[in-house]
Amino acid sequence: MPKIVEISALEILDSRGRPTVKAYCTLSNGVSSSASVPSGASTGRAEAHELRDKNSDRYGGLGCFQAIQNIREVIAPSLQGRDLLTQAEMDEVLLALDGTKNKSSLGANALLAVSIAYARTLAQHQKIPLYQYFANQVGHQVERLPRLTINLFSGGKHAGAQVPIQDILVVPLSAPTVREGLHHTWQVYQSAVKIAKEKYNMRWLTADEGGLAPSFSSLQELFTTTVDAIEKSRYIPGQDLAIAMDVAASHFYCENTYFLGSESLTGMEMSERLKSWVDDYPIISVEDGLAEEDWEHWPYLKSSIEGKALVLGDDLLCTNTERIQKAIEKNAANALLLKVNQAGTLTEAAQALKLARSAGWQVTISARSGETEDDWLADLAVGWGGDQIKVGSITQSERLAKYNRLLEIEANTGLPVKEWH
Ligand code: 2PG
Ligand code: MG
Repeated sequence: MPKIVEISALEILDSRGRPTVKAYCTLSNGVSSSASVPSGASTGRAEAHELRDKNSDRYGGLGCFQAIQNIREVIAPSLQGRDLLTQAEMDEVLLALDGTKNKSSLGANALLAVSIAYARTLAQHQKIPLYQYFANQVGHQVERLPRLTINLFSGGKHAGAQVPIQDILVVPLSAPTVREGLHHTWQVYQSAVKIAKEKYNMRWLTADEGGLAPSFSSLQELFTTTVDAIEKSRYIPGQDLAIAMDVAASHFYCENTYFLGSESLTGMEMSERLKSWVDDYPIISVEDGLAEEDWEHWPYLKSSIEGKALVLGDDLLCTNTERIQKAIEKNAANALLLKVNQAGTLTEAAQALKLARSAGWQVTISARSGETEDDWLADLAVGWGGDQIKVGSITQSERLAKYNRLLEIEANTGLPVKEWH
């Protein structure tokens, strides 16, 4: 039986050029692997704590030396020389070493990097693909691949807030495979590039996740342009490709008011507005339609749009079992956006997944706006049976690393993509 002989870490840079954490794990039989962690820009308040150095002389305070040091000097010494642990045991050790509820002592970025590096090392040791390791972790039988939800236009915190809504994504519904879904989306993306140039005189510049960010004069224009791009690619909106949106409403909400462009809306009015968009456009998923603390209006929003669109909680839930439980009890959502770095370890994120599933919810497994070239998210989305995967646009290598890994898994398994119900 091999032992854990080395845990180490390195500060690397993410897709925004900001520091992040990469961890390495080596076993006594020579098996060795690594993983790096992403970072959000539009973060929920209940997310696990991402430890930053706060030294303004380095990367404006965003350095990760302290998190790296925590891996090298606190985590590594307590793991090196130990027999192999299960994933749950490993994450338990990490949580005990940190000792806080929100991982503010060692940093969720330190914990998660080690948690995933260890998962990858064990998968390699067991000679199984990483998605199978993740599937075994949660007892999931892998029979289908997740549906793609691909970023087309961005606003909000991902694109300098030229429109308040953060992300408009397309969902290639009629494509039975990842390969075809990517191609359909590429065609729509090219149509959108053309429209952005002709109508908005926009050079081909992209937002944080690779989407386009023309200066739409209204939100209505954002939706009609999306529909236009689908039609210009000779696809039927709502049938071939539908729309998913991340409103990220927490970020334009203050004192019970939604500041939607030039308008100030109450929670009720915002819910009505979302309902009218779902009625008017082929929208099948609404993420964070309301603010993370506006618990009062979420049940109303849910009852207004369910059946037509998913009521998906990101900032609302923060991949946190307590918040998911509250949302189940309040009947506030019916889908979880799962981001493992909101939780801090794989085991806690798996508990969030289980809880959401127990309530009959759908799950979208999501990347962050700040990503690295690491591709473990694709394996996670497949292994944990995600209904959707959300990775960003089909530009930029940190996004394509995940799509390319999905293509590889598809080629190796021949599994079909989940159908939309
Ligand atoms: C989101 C994510 C991904 P961020 O809000 O869903 O798009 O963004 O990583 O900035 O939180
Ligand atoms: Mg979101």
